[in-house]
Amino acid sequence: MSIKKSEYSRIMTENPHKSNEFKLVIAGLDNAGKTSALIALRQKYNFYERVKNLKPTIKIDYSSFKFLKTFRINLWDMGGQKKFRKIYVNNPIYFEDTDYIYYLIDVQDEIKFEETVEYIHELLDIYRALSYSNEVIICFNKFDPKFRNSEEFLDRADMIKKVIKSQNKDIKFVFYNTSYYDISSISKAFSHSLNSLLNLDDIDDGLNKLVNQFNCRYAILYTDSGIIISDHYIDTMDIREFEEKISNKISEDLEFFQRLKDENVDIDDRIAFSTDKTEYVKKFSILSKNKDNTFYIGVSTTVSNINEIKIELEKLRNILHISFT
Ligand SMILES: Nc1nc2c(ncn2[C@@H]2O[C@H](COP(=O)(O)OP(=O)(O)OP(=O)(O)O)[C@@H](O)[C@H]2O)c(=O)[nH]1
Ligand SMILES: [Mg+2]
Repeated sequence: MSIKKSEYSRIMTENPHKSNEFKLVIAGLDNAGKTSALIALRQKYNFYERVKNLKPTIKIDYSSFKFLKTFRINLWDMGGQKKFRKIYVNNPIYFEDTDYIYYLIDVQDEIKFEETVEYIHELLDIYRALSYSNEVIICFNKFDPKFRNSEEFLDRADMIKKVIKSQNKDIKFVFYNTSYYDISSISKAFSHSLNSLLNLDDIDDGLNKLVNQFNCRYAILYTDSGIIISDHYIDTMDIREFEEKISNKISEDLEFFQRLKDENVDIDDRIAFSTDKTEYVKKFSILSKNKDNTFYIGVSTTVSNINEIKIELEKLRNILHISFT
């Protein structure tokens, strides 16, 4: 997923805002879980990469993905070993034109708390000098599901939060507890920036409400190329489960609709029943800037909810219209 040199220099020189390009920086100490989080996210966005035997990132890993024909998101995964941190801190140019900075803290590694607070302060000084004005997104990472209610972990996170906030009153922060073992915690944190950059807050809210109101196992908005725009789940799910239950279902549905299209059959939804759940997917065509964008919303719920869900999905169609035109 690394980018070629030519691509790299293009990213470095182009003005991101003119071209609908966005830059997300992911920083934190070595071993904080930055590359793992990005792999989880990549899987979600379907630029597929197997979880490999992870090695520490050498300097910076650049990756990039296209989003609906118009946008490009560039991810800068800043290898966190001390020797690399020194290089970035002495060359603030790395951080120029950042749209959002994510800072990951390994909440399990108590020994490094002082060091991580020191590093974030160095980065915040740089961002101050660059007049960065968006929120700084801090993830207490490796906050695995088994620690979710652990007072010890919650206290730790709270303590660091207080230290950072009290010493940087001029900066807006948002905090997330994230873990590789709960893919939705990572996607929630990353949606924070994507929703605001891509104007997706309303549709994201709509899906979230759907999940809560109808107790859906999932509600997912995705595109023709399988890119997930927004997703909400009632339970936690790790990458393997996500692959089994969600990725496969999305591929299957996309294939189904492609076959219909090839055969000129005019059907825009699909329903599948099994003993304990009903899966429903609806296709939407939205004309935006003279381009026809196709979206899908898939939900999993109980059969008794389906009629009401269909009505709610029609409302979401309007929101999609507004968001993308
Ligand atoms: N328990 C737990 N372990 C994790 C989580 N995320 C990553 N890890 C593990 O933490 C180790 C380091 O992960 P990386 O993603 O390589 O860390 P990094 O921040 O990219 O490290 P550098 O590239 O050196 O800066 C790996 O062994 C991962 O399996 C998590 O959410 N929970
Ligand atoms: Mg790494």
